[in-house]
Amino acid sequence: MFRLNDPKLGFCRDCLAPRRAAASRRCAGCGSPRVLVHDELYELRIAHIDCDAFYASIEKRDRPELRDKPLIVGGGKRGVVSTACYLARIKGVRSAMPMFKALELCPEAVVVKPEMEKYASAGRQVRAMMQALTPLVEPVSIDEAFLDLSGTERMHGAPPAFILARFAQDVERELGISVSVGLSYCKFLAKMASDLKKPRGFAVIGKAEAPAFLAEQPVTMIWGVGQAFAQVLHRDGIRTIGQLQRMEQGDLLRRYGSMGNRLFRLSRGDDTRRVEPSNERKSVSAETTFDNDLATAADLVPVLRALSEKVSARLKKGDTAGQTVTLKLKTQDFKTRTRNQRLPDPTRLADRIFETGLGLLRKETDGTRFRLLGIGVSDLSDTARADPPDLIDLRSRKRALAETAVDALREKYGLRAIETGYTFGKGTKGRPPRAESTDTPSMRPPEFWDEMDLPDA
Ligand code: TTP
Ligand code: MG
Ligand code: MG
Repeated sequence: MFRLNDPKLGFCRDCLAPRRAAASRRCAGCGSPRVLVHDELYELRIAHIDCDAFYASIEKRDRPELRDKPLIVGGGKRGVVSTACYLARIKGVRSAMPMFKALELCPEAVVVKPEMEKYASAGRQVRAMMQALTPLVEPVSIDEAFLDLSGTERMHGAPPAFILARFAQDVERELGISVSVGLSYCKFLAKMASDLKKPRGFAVIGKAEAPAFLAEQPVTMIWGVGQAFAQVLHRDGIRTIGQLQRMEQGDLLRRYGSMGNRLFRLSRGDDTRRVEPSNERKSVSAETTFDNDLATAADLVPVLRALSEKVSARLKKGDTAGQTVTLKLKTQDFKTRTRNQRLPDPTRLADRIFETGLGLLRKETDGTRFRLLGIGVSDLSDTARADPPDLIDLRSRKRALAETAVDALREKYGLRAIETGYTFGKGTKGRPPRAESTDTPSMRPPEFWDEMDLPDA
């Protein structure tokens, strides 16, 4: 057990023994350079954990002959890098880079095609191990999550920092891959920290150093500041978070509306978002990554229709309904757009989901090329209040009845027995429309909505 009142006493991330920071910075017991000491080490409780070179690490684990070789996972029809191991990254290979360019930079690399099921299963194993540390685990994507370790000290008999270091060791031993940990007092900084010392990293950002740390960072590090918004800021001469720190709240609000508020708060390290565990289902969604980027409504609408039907089928199966429809798009350059609309009543009908999604999609088809389309519903409830018979809107009532009839037929004869006008005969280009094809290789494992909305103060 640790003497928690002594912040000068850290521990060795390899032998886990308590250690003071020695002048040599090496552990006096095992010689490891990985000694962790920080003034706030035992006060911080919010962590972000992200697996290192996730797909590539899994491939190396399963094929030890690849261990010391530069490895690129990717290819397939899109011809881009999914990820590269750290050896290949030294040569400049990065995620989303065209494969030909990656091979120019690193001709000696071994290229492996992604095997999503394997990665999804490893992702679930990591998550299960996280959930053994705290119930407050909020998954962000297949290989990362936030953890709130508040109140777990008594159970673990050690403070969060120590538990996290032991967790990293456990993952290496049990799953054969490595993770990096960011520890801080809020999600924003924990997420930044996990990226600072990759791979096998453990970075701590305390309250005292947060403003100075942030001051050095580019504005693009702020959640919600994508390329487009960064350009607006750049035009105004703002490049670093430090510049934002020196601006008045009123000025930021006037210039950038509600986003100004977010800039003001996050630039100062003021992030009050809670870690939201997702063990209860909060949304039902379906999404697909295209083999080729799509831009036109003609190409995107059939995909939207098929995905809406898939979501609807899942809602019906789970006997739930949702009141907010969310459209998700990922642009060619990996920027995510999510658009929501709240309905007057919860629904589980494909038609309503589709039509709401369509309204949202119309506003986004402006020539932008998209690599991913998703549709989902949230605000889930049971079906008691869902799709109330609407005496005025006879048309929609008829359609609801028709959909129920179609569902019954599908149930009996299989999902593809009935095709709607939207999906019929489509599905060569953007492909996904097969409702049962969730796990085809062109699709990623079901990801979590990567929406990170910051409540305005
Ligand atoms: P990341 O966590 O972003 O990257 P990583 O785990 O490969 O490397 P790092 O050590 O920097 O965290 O993404 C997790 C997985 O998601 C990654 O292994 C492959 C996949 N992915 C893609 O397929 N395309 C992409 O553009 C990115 C960024 C990730
Ligand atoms: Mg990762
Ligand atoms: Mg990640």
